[in-house]
Amino acid sequence: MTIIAPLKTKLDKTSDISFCLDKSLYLLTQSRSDRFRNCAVPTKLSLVIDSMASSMLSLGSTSLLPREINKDKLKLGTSGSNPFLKAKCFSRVTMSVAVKPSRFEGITMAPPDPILGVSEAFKADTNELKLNLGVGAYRTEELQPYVLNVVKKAENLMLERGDNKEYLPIEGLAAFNKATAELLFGAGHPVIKEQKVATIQGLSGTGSLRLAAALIERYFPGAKVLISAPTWGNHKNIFNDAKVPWSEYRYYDPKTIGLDFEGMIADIKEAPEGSFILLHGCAHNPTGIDPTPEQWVKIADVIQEKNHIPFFDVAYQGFASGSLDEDAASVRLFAERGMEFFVAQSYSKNLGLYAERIGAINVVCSSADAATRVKSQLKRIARPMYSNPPVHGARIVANVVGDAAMFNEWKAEMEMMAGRIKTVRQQLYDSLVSKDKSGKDWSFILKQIGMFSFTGLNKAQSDNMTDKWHVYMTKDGRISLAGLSMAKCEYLADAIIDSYHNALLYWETPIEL
Ligand code: KET
Repeated sequence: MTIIAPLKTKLDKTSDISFCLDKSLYLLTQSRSDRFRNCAVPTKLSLVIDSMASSMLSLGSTSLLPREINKDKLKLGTSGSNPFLKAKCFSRVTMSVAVKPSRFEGITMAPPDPILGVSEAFKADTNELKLNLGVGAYRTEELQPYVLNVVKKAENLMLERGDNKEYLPIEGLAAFNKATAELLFGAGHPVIKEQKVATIQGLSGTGSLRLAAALIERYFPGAKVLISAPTWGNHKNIFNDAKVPWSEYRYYDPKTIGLDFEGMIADIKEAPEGSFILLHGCAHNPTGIDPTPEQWVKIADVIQEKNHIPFFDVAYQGFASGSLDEDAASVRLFAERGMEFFVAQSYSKNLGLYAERIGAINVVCSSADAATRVKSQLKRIARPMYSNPPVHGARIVANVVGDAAMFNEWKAEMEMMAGRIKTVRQQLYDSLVSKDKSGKDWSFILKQIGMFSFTGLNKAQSDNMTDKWHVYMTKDGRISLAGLSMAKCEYLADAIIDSYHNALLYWETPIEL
C-alpha cells in the first residue's frame, strides 16, 4: 500500500505545506526563495514530489523538517494502483506528494540498554582518560580483555581432535550438562546420583533464565516471582517478556549500605504460598552484598515454611571467593534439604566466555521421574526458540572440567582474576581514604564482594562521573572493579570524591536499572 498525502498549499512569502502521514501530520515551512528540487526528508518518510507540481511551484531546494503537528490542515489519502492522488487546488497551485512510509512507523526508538549501552557510549568517547566500569567484564591490568590460557588450551584440543560442527541435541552437549551440574552440586551429590536434576544447556545465564521463566509461565500460571530490590536490571525484562508477574523483596538498605535481612525475610514470608524466590547464588549484582551462611539457613527455613520455590541465578561461581565450591554453598544448602528448585548458570565471567553464550538451567526435582518430564518440557520450549544451542563454549567447559590438569589450571586463573579485583578494591579504598578529607566512611567498598562496587552515587553524581571524568558506569551507581587497574585507582578516587561532594544532589537514592 502506498500512502499518499495530498498537498494543499497557498503560496505566500512563507508557505506552509502540510501533509499527513499515517495519522502523523507535519507542518512544513518553506521559504519562497529556495528552490524545491529535492526533498531531504527525515528518515521516517519517503516523500516523492510530483515533478509537474514542483516545477510549477518553482520553489527552491530544501530540507523538509517536521515542525509541528497540525491536524486541521490535511487529511490522509491512500491509493490503490495510482501512487499520486489528485489534490485539490487552492488559488494558484496544485501539487501532489506521494508518501511511501515505512510499515514500521509505529515502532518508536528503544532506549539504550542501561548496562550494554554504557559500552557503546564508552566506545564513542575519544578522551584518552576514559574508563569503562559499566559492564561486568574482566580486564587485565592493561585494561585489555582477557582470554584464559586454559580456554586457549581447550580450543587447541578441539582443533587437534578435528571436532565437527554437527547440530547438538536440543538439550545441548551431554558432557557439558554432566560437568555443569557436577560443578554446581559437587560430583557425587545425591541429587545427581539419583538423577533428580533436569539440566539443559542454555544461551548463557540470560538464555537459561529465560527458559525457566517460560516454564514457569506455562506450568505455574499466575505464580509470582519475587526479585531482590535492587537486582540485575535484566531480570525484570526477562520476566516481563515471559509474561511472568514479579514483585520485589527488600534487600539493600542504603542507611547501613548492607543487607536489609529483616525486610527480606518479612517480604518472603508475606509472598503468596508457592511463589518463586529469585536469589543470587553469590556475589549479588549490583550490591556486592551476600547473606552470611547463618542468614542463608534462615532464608531456606522461611522459603521451606511457605512452600516457595527457590530460583537461583549463579552468574559468578568462583568470582566471589575465588573458590568454586565456596561460591556454590548457598545452592548446596538448598539441595541438602531435599527442596525442589531452579538454578541458572553462566560461564561468561568465570571462564571469560562472554560471547560464547554458554550456561545451563538446572531444575532439581524430588524424583528422577519428575526430572525426566521437566527436561522434556524444557526441550520443548527451547526447540521453537532457537532449536539447539551452540557447541563451541559447551566443548570448552566440558574439556576444562573433564580434565584434571586443565581444571586445576582454571581454578588458578580464576583465583588470579578474583585476586586482582580484590587488590584494586583495596587500592581504591586506600586512595579514597587518603584523598577525601571529609571524614566519610568508605569502608563499605571493602565489605562488598565480587566484580562490582555499589558506590551509592545517585544519578546526578553518576552523570558527573561520565560527563566530567569520562568514567563510564551504570546509573544506579554501580562500578565494575573488574574493569579497573591499579594505575587508574587514584584517578577513579578523584572522580568519585568530586562527584560525591560536588555534583548536584538529587533527592533520590540510587536509581534502579
Ligand atoms: N545474572 C546476573 C546476576 C548477571 O549479572 C548477568 C550478567 C547474567 C545473569 C547474565 O550473563 P550472561 O552473559 O547472559 O551469562 N551481567 C553483566 C552483563 C549483562 O548485563 O549482560 C552485567 O551486569 O554487567
